[in-house]
Amino acid sequence: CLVFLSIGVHSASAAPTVVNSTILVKAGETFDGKGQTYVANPSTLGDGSQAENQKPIFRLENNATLKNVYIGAPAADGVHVYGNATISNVTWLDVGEDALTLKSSGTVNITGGGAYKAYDKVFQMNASGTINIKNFKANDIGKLARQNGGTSYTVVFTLDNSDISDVKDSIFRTDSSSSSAKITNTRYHNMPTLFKGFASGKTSQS
Ligand code: ADA
Ligand code: CA
Ligand code: CA
Ligand code: CA
Repeated sequence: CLVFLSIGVHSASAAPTVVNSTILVKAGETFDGKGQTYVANPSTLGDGSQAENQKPIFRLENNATLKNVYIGAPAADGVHVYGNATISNVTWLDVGEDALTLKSSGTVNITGGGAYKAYDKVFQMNASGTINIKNFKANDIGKLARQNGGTSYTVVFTLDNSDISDVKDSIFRTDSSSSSAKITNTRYHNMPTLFKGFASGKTSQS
């Protein structure tokens, strides 16, 4: 008779880590999830619905890095970024209220990973800055990135070498005449339009 033992450290599909209070990644530091899946405790962070004012699972201070993380459901308000950040191989399996918010000005470089099942927005820009999205996949989303509605500061959006599909609204949306967006080398299908709200000459696609 053979007995198979399941030993946690060798498990290919560990149970998600339930996050009860926001994980802080301090200025200049790196949080490496090593492929682990994180979910919100819905009673402390939020249920991942479209209700505003949910808390993030991760809060990144200036120049922090978040990498090799899966965010499962419920995802609450995802990731909040204060200043510059590097987001590498982070996959939102089922985006909550939104996936990532820029809360104070900076440049966010998102490379690899993906975002799925976003009822509305994936990336939310609530401060001026730049969001560079590269080698990314998104499917079943409302918008890939949105500058906070009614704001006039400048956001630079770029998307490169990515695969975006089943979009309800647009890839990039702004209400600011000074914001700009550039899409390069990207496959997209099933979406009404790439850009919404940009002034003429402020978008390009190649
Ligand atoms: C909506 C809302 C904003 C802000 C934003 C967010 O756009 O109108 O006030 O809460 O969502 O950051 O999720
Ligand atoms: Ca919102
Ligand atoms: Ca969702
Ligand atoms: Ca939000």
